[in-house]
Amino acid sequence: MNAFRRRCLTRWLALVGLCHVGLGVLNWRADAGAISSTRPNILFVLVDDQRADTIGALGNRHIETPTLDSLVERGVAFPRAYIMGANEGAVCMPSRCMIQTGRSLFRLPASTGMMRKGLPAFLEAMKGKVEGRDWALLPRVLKAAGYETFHIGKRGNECVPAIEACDTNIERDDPGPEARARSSQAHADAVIRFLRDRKADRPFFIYLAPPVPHDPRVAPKEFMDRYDPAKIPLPPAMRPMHPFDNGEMTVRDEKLAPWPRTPEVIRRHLADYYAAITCFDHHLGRIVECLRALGQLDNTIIIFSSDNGLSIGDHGLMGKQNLYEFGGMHVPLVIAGPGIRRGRSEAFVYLFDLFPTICELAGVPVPPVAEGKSLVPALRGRRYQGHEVMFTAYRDVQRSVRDARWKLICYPQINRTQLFDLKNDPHELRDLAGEPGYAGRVEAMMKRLAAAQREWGDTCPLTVPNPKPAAWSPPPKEKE
Ligand SMILES: [Ca+2]
Repeated sequence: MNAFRRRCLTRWLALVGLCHVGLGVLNWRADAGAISSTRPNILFVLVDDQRADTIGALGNRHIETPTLDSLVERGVAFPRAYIMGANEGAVCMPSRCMIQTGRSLFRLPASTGMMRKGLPAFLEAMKGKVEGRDWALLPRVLKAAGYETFHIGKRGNECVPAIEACDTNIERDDPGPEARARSSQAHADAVIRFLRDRKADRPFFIYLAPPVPHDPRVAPKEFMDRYDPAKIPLPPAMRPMHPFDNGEMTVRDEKLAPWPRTPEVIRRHLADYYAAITCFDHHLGRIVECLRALGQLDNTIIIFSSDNGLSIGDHGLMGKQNLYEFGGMHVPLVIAGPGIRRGRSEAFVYLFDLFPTICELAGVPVPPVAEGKSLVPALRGRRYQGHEVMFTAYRDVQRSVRDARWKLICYPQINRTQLFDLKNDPHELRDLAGEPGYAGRVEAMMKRLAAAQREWGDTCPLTVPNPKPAAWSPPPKEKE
């Protein structure tokens, strides 16, 4: 090889080397970009006691929810989202534990009493693996994947180990009417402060869990003034009394209004409830604007839901300790953000499906212990079936199963069954169980209920040998 050729070869090798270095840098940059684009920010908003039918854009013409409406416009709404149920009157507690652990009701990793104790007790109790797997808590999984985790909300009736596992955990207790009225604003202020002050060198997971619109339902005057009780129509299923003893007639929520329930009282409750929802919606809007101003909105997935529903007069009930469609277990669910199409999914989903959903959106492997079905196909506009039927449970006193048309509710302690045709009777006004021609349908639905119990590990009998009397009358008025 002559000197000229050797020089050319050397230059060529040097050039190739440089290219490799250059490409290497480019590759590294592309990888870094890919990491940030596959790990979006996540804002998970879980409100307290908000019914499924309280979003303007989803059909409620009497409530103002402009921020939630814009999420519905941008994202996917799930009008058939539920929690599986509760084994105690404080429905929030098992609901939040199912979300944070990805476990169904009868397979929660510990008694809810233990989940109240906090992270160290949880970790200690969880040392024994179950089914050969480690238990998981959503913030711990995301934190391990590089997320900065932030919680603000209540501590009472919350999955305490999960909130304690967050990098920042702000537990608020807003006692008294004035602090209560400012609660939504205070929660939003803290989130906005966090967003503005953080270094933004890693994605964030915010768990925003304000104690609204849970009672006492108060909001600043400007929001209360927007709802005139006299103009709020009575819900179609509003009744003065529940027709029989459902096994939980005098729990605290039921005592929020006297018996018999009157139109005036229910309208007042609804006005306060709507005002609290509109107030929080306003402050959620401030958080969305902050994300936009920081240039983060396009890389933030927003999930909005509620830990349970509420009755507010439907069927003569006030609380969430029942299985009617607009009672305790049916919740709103909207998800919007990058890569999420606009639309609606009629699939049956449980809120513990959010665990694998959030993992998949974050590009994090789903811990095998999580039971839910990721909603991501529905979010991407792909075919998604969800759960075949929706099974819900409340203590050992109520069980229910529904499909796209039929719903059966069973009250084992009084051997009573209700059957509703939800397609023609969405508010469950006409119980078909005792009507001629429906015995076969009741029997078929009872079989589906028993099958769902087997699938989810529920051993509650559906009938008892010595049923209690079904008749019920309200307790005497307590002396003031
Ligand atoms: Ca709740």
